[in-house]
Amino acid sequence: MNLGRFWFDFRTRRTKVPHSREFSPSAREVPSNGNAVDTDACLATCVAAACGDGVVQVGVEECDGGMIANGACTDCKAACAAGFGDCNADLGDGCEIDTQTDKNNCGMCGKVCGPNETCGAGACKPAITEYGPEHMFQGLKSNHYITQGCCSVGCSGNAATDAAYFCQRFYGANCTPKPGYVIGQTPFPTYPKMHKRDGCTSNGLDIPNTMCDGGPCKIGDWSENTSGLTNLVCVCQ
Ligand SMILES: [Ca+2]
Ligand SMILES: [Ca+2]
Repeated sequence: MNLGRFWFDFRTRRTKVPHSREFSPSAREVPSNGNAVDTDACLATCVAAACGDGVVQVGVEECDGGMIANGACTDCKAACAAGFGDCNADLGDGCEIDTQTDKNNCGMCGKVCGPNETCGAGACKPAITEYGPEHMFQGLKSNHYITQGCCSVGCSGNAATDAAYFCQRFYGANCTPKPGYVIGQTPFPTYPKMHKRDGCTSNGLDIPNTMCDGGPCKIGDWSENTSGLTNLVCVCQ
């Protein structure tokens, strides 16, 4: 005779509690209050925590369903999409950092680029710097790069080729000229002028840490009016 939670045994004429396995209600029969606290009305054992129950089991699951911004929750493990990071260890705002461009988390959380660097494609690199149109070398300021005759590259007088040569040789291989340079004359004979060394003149001072034709590039204020590029701006990155 089944009286619900108790059994009446006719042979012993006594009421007994059924075997604990038979008595234990299944998880489906007991409502959960959605937490894992043993001390409230619903013991943690009322419902076995599981991946898929929509509740994040602390210390076991990173997530359980739901959306993760710039990421995904799979098998209760969180993963950020490529190029993003959960750098504040808070999935509430998902993978909040674009590690491709964030200079404090460049390529990965916590990787800080230097003060003169930017973050691009997940790597730190020197910040873009512009030089010109006034160029200062050896204490002389000039806005004139001689390109007349064989002071031009290959003696060809091609402004674009000359401008590219100037930026690479005076500032570095990662430097390119900005559009806007024009051919002009020195404003007066002793105006400082720059040149690629050799080809047209040996006048002027060597510029340290530069390499033009056969040696350092040069700048000088000897007395001569020349033709060359002005308004020359180099963009370096
Ligand atoms: Ca869960
Ligand atoms: Ca986050």
